[in-house]
This record gives sequence, structure tokens and C-alpha cells, in this order.
Amino acid sequence: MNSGTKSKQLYERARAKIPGGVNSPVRAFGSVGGQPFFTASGEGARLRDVDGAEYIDYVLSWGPLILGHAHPLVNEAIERSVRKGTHYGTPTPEEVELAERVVALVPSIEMVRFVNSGTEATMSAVRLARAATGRDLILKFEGCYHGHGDSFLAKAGSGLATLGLPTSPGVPKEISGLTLTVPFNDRAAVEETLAQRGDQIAAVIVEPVVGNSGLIVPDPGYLQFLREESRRVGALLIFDEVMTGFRVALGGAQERYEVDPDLTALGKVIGAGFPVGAYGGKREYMSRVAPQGDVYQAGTLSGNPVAMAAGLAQLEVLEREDPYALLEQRAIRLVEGVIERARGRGIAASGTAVGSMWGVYFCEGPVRNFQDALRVDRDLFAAYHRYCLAGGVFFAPSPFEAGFLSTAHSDADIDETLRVVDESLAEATGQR
Ligand code: KE4
Repeated sequence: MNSGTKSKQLYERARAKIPGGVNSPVRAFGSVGGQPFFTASGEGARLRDVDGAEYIDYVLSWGPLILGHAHPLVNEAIERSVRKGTHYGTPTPEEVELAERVVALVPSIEMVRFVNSGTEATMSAVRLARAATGRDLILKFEGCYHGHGDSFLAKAGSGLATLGLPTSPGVPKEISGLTLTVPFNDRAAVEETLAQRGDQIAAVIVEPVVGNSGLIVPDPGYLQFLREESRRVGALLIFDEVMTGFRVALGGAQERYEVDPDLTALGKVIGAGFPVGAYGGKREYMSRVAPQGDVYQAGTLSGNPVAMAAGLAQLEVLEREDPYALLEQRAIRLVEGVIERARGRGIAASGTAVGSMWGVYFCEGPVRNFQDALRVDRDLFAAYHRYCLAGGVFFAPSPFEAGFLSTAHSDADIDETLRVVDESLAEATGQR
């Protein structure tokens, strides 16, 4: 689907000055073809592009906007704060208040440091784990994304416990070589890797619900297994809850699955659309962070008071309204509706929802790891995505991204979405 005239003109201008015309690769629609639309505004569950077209939005800025776009209470908090100024380079009351909410809501977090992105949060958590253990290796899971830090741009070596290989030019093999990668939901792979290198591993870092391969849920007991195995070898367990935090439950995946990580990375919802990340955890570790401790980490705009005010307002609404059961109910209705319509047109489909994160794969289930996810029909997904967009529904432009839902999405929006989905599947399979 080619975007409208103004979007096309903006895209041409953007590509002349910005690599790929975007400030984050996935926005370029590379996996689905066509050109990205440029957004003029957002309101509730909808985006309006610069040519006036409207979309029911299931990307929601890749997770942050759990209350939808331009929520009145979030906007009021931002406007109140920004009238006083934007940033001061000193501590402010807002960052103390948000820190107190995070500690109150996320079970394992006793102390927290705010940063400016999820990448900074995971990078800092890994540095802290390395300092706390005196070890260098980290263990991550195939299909999990933890931001663009060098340590995370690594893929599995030839064998399970062989050292990682860079997934991007510019990442020294000496760095990627410190990262071990195993399949998600594979206990034997973890046991084998820890048997061989457990005493060298500083941290096991995992997306407790994987949102960067579509949506992959942990097998029953798997997260508890990671908790026990990492503790057994003296490695820290880091939950990357940049996506799941405040989204699969108010206390995140660690509350929902009752697992107690040593460190947690946060982002997205905590900033309500502003650039905010955070890492936190047990006091014994966090007290090592400068200037209280000797592990250096800093940031000019960390704890920006306007961003803190936005995040605080969003968390206050979530605490007051507790929308999680309704969000999950609607997400399940959406997923089951898409699967039912796909199967009704002879298309293999599977998927699920956890809180307000959801995913549908156009392949047989179950999808338990990234290799399973690679079975999806990518051409079908690309055509489906384009037709849905033309029909006014904006899904993530990749089959390997989770979908989201906000409190602004109504049952009528889900009904309209499922109507467009059915028409799009018919078009994409030549049945119309
Ligand atoms: P950022 O540095 O993009 O704020 O966060 C990195 C990150 C860390 N951990 C998890 C679990 C994440 O999902 C992310 C970022 N998620 C992607 C969406 N899959 C952001 C979208 C983008 O890259 O533009």
C-alpha cells in the first residue's frame, strides 16, 4: 500500500537527510513493503496521517501508549510540567515520586535508576551484573531483543556454548564473543550451557514474555527454572521488562509469573511516550551504581521532569483503573477472531495474548521459540498488513513483533478490526 501524497513527499525529504528516512529501522516498513505513512496526530486508539487517513492503532508507539494517544490526564500533567521549564540538570520532585511508584509496584525492585531508553536500561543492568559478579559472559535467548547495545547484537555460535558472533558490522567479535545464545523454552540448552560455562556467566537476561519474535509465552515453570538455574551458578537473573513492564500486569511479568529477578529493565509504558528507561533491583546490587557505588552510568537528561510527570500520570491511571482483565479479555477476543477468520479461509494460524500484548502467527502452532516463529508465511503477512492498512487498521509492520492494545480500544474497534482483517485475508489470498 503506497501512502498518500504528503507522506510520500515527506518520505522523499526524509530519505535525503535521515538514513532510510526513519529514526528507527522497523518504521520503514521493510518487512511488508510499501512506504511508511507520516503521522500528524494521535487520539485515543487512532492515528491520523498527514494525508488525513485514520487508522486503528495496534502499534501504540511499540508499547508505551497503554492508555492510547493524547490521554487527557497524561497531557494535563505534561502541560503543567513543561510550563515550568523542560529540564534543570538537578534532582526534581517528579523523579523521586516516579521512583517511589516503581518501587511500590514492581515486586523485585528496591532501588531504581532512570535512563533515556530501554537500550540504556539493559546495557546498564548488564554492566552492573558484570561488576557484581566479576564475570564477563552473558546468556541471552534467540529471538529476544534487548536494544542495540553491542553485547546484544550477537547470535549463537556454531554450538550451544560457543561464543557469540556479531549480528551487525561495527560490533567487535571480542564483544559479541562474550554473549552466549540459546533457544527460549529449552531447558536442556540452558543446563548444558551452564554446565560448561556457568562459572563465567555474569547474567542471564530474558524477555519473560518474548515480544520481539511475535508473542512467545514461557512454558509453565520455565521462568522459575531460569531463576533457580541462574542462582545455582551465581549469575544474576535480569528480566528485560521494557515491553512487559506495567503491560502484562501492573507489576509486570515478574508479578504475573511470581518470579523474583535480581535486576529488571523497564521502558515504554513508564515514559508514556517520552524517552524513558529504567533499571532497578535488589539494593545490594543497585547500591553499587555511581555515585553511591563504583559502577559508572550517567545521562544528561535522565529523570527528565516532564517525562517523569507523563509516566507518573500514566501509572496513576493504571493503578486507579486496573484495566488489565478487560485489556486481556479484548486482546484474546482480537487474537481468536483473527485466527478464526484465517482458518476459515484455509490459512494456518496460531497465537495468544498476555495482558494487553498479543500475537498471531500465520503458521501452525504452538510457537515456542524463534525457530518456530520463522515458519510464518511472510509473504502472506506482508500482503495482509498492506490490505489492513488500506482498510484503516495499523498492525506492527513485521510478523516478528507483538501487537498491543490500549484502554482506548473499544469493543466496536475490535469488531471493525475483525471486519477489515477478514476482507484483507480474502484479498491477500485471492479469495476476493
Ligand atoms: P529502546 O532502546 O528502543 O527504547 O528499547 C530497546 C528494547 C529493549 N528491550 C525490549 C524487550 C524491547 O522490546 C526494546 C525495544 N522494542 C522495539 C520493538 N520491538 C522498539 C521499536 C524500535 O526499535 O523502533
